[in-house]
Amino acid sequence: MNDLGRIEDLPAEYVAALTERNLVPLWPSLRGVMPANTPRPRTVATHWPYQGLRPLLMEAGRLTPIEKAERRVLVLANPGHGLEKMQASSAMYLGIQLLMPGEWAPAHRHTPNAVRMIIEGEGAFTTVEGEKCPMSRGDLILTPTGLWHEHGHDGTDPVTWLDVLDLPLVYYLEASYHVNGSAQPVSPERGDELHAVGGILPTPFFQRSEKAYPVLRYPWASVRAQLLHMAHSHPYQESIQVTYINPNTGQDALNILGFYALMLKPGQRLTLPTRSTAVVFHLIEGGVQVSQPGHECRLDEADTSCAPGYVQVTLTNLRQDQPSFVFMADESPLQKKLGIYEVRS
Ligand code: 1HN
Repeated sequence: MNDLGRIEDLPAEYVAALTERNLVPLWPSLRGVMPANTPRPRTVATHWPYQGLRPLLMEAGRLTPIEKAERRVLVLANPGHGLEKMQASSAMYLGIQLLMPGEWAPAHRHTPNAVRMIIEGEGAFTTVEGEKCPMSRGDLILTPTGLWHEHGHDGTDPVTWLDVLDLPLVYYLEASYHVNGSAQPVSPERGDELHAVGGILPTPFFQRSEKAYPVLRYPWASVRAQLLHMAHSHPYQESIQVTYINPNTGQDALNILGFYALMLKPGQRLTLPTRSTAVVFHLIEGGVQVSQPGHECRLDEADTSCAPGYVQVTLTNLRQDQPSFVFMADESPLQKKLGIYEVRS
């Protein structure tokens, strides 16, 4: 690979003449924007242990009333991007949100897509476009782009969840904004009930949903049971994983980010394919070692970590007698649409 000319190699008057006309020579920066063979992600492997952040989140509950926060969230920021950027990877934002009993996080809608993975507490709910979605540990709730959503809490203990948004990408596209609304009337229709059984769809003359996002809530009890069935019926299948999809299209549940649940059998060590997308790991149940070049971490329940794209990640179930369950998010729907998705192993 030949060395390209540097900016210092050019006469200062020439560079000044370019600058004055809003012009830049490409060659000094060409290798930077397009390195040889593999990108150099800013995203660095990062681990956010839940037990370390939980007391600080509860303190936020005491320090800042919900009215002053709208959404009371501690953002899981990737130091490789700079904490102030509030991004976990190039396209993914992560935060842990707290709602105290009786609190209400008012209705709004926005261009970024969001999902919530419920961590702890009972009695809270998210209402999305009039559909009231109960929140229980491990449930995945979608708030796709443009849909009204608000959170309420009728229970007695704090409720927390992991928010995953494509905010960094939508912000980068200069397309991020929100609209405030008022409390939504709740309709009795529940997409998760209409689509409770895989392989069948409500038929059009009956009540086939014309909604773009017919399922907004994926109950953990069903996903967990499905993973256990898969492990039982396919004992030689190495990776026991499901993708959260939109049942009307069979495609990913949201347009930009992908969501998955993975079961690791007792003691299982699983090397994931090396792919072009960053990945977020969040432990729903068990104990898992996450190994990647130069970084090891142990995920305990409700811990979150991330890996940049183009690195090999190995997950090891630290429990010898029980499965562990990992929720994952990545940028593959976006990368596939753009034609830049790669698997390298
Ligand atoms: C948002 O609307 C929520 O609705 C959570 O709970 C986190 C982070 C950035 C922008 C909007 C929510 C968010 C957010």
